[in-house]
Amino acid sequence: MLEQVESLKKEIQSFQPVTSIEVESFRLKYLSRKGIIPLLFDDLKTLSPEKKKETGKPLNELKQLAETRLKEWSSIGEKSEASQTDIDLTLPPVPNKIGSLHPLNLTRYHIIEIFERLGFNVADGPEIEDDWHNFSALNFPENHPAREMQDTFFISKNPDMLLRTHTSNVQIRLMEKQKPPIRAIMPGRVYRNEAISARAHCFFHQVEGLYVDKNVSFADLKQTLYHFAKEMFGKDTKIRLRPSFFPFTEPSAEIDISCFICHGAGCNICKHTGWVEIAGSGMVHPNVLRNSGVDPEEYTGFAFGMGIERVTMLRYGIDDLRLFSENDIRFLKQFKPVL
Ligand code: 2NM
Repeated sequence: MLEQVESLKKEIQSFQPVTSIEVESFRLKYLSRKGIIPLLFDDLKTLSPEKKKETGKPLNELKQLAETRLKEWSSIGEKSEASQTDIDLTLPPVPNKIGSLHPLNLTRYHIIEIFERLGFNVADGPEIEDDWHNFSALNFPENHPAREMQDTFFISKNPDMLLRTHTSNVQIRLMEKQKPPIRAIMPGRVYRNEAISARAHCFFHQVEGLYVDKNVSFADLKQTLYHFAKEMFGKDTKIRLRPSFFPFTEPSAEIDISCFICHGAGCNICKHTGWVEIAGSGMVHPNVLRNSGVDPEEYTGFAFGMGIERVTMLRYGIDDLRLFSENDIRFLKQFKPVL
């Protein structure tokens, strides 16, 4: 046994590990519970007392030698792991998992880009709003159905407060604090008390726009939205205006674009009419200007509003509103990655 200890000592002294794997196999071979040295200690117990005395000391020294050497190698593999053989540099890299932009954000960014180039600023305001900024200032009569509980979420502690039903509240706040000229768009989330289905949700997103200055006319409205339609849906896009009604605009018009899917031939998107509704618009009602501290004798303005979900569904052929808020990764990852 003494000879064995002697030869192991030489073996251990001459061992020169290069990688952390070699260090670990050294530990397993000599020092682990089933390693050579612990097994020799087991053998030691079976020897006669004299032999025990003779072998015990060198064996202890051998164990200490092995432990000291192991400690010396503790940093092996830390510094230059990549250059060691325990990493296969020929393996293909694990691809980075990159998130993608939400389709509603892609549409919002594109809308903002188009209007910024026309000199519109981006404004925002509170989603929890008082009755004045959401309804009264916008010329909603006291008995308007939108003011009913079935249509609007009111804050139960304070019935004067509600979740805004459109982003027009921001336009009122903007006119209150800023003298015309005002040229701004307001993207944001709005809330309506509706049952959730493929076509309706209790919250959705809007972009509204406002342009107030001296001599702003309906022709400005029409050209601005025509320009937007061409930028958003392609340069051959035509627009059509249909008379409409909103409490906050007079006159009011619904804006349709020529169907960019079938170009008038007839398809499901345009329900075989060749036209797709895209926005509401109108000249800001004099009452609304007056309510916000703008003199309607001096200034006029146009405003418009469109649903970001609606534009996004048209752009990408999405047929169910609920997809936007379910956060199903299989849906989301189909859109442009964040780079
Ligand atoms: C729309 C349609 C038409 C609108 C009007 C105003 C304000 F505050 F200036 F009166 N803000 N937004 C407006 C006009 C919104 O959304 C379909």
